[in-house]
Amino acid sequence: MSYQIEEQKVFNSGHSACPGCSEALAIRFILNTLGPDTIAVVPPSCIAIISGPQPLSSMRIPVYQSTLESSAASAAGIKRALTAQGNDHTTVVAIAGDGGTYDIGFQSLSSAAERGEDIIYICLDNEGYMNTGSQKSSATPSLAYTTSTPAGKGTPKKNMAEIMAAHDIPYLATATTGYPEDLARKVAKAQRLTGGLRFIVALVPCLDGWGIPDSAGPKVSRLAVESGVFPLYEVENGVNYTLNFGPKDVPVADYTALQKRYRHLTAKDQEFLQKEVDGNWARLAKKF
Ligand SMILES: Cc1ncc(C[n+]2csc(CCOP(=O)(O)OP(=O)(O)O)c2C)c(N)n1
Ligand code: SF4
Ligand SMILES: [Mg+2]
Repeated sequence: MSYQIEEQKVFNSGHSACPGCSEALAIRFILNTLGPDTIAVVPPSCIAIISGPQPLSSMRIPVYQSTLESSAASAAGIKRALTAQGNDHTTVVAIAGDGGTYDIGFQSLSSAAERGEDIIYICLDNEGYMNTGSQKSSATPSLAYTTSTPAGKGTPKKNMAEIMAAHDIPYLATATTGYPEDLARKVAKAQRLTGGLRFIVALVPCLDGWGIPDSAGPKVSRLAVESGVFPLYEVENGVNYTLNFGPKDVPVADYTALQKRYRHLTAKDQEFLQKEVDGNWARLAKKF
């Protein structure tokens, strides 16, 4: 199903993202989909830099900058306060990075999911702590260079989508900026659904951290899907899986070749990564 993104002028140009940043692109798609009756919670991250320091903001909606640990709890508190005031129309969304989701904010996210808080939580996953100089997070994939894994990361990426599926939340989806209509449709669906926390993890290539040209974000994002590195799917109530875009027989080497964070890979490393991706896909494919 195609989905139109309408420009609602809730995200201003002139913000401070690196030109070509996919995280900024994702924010634009997300806010234009959610619309002006939205409150955002943003923890420390490039997202917070893009959003801007008080009293300036590129987001033309109320934004609360939380601590890195507490974005889900902050969003839940804001939603509960709105409900206590009789406001049942304003959407509350937490938009956090992978460091703020997979690692530092995880306990707050997990407990908000378990409590069934009526919020949307969107993780913009650029696979590292990019705002502080590209350190590794538990979202960094195997063998990728970061400034804290100079020889390549020795452990695989944490499977956040499956961890959230195990919380039996009403809705979770994977998305990426190379498929904007799919991303927007999933944000709209998360806004429509109720009955608990709705979670989206969106892969957003980072120019600096991944070592890609300014114009390459969407292409790299599409290759992540086509190579099976990051399949796009949805899960309702922890059990109903739907595949949106899966692998298209593109070798993982075509995806890694565009990124300087993988330039140290040997042929044996490439083989290892291909096997890892194939194994992950075989495990996931059984669920559709
Ligand atoms: C508890 C805590 N530890 C460390 C920091 C420093 N810090 C600020 S932003 C940031 C990086 C966050 O990375 P991520 O969530 O992946 O967002 P990105 O910058 O990649 O968009 C870190 C480590 C902090 N603010 N709070
Ligand atoms: S460092 Fe990466 S995520 Fe941060 S603004 Fe630049 S391109 Fe975007
Ligand atoms: Mg990050």
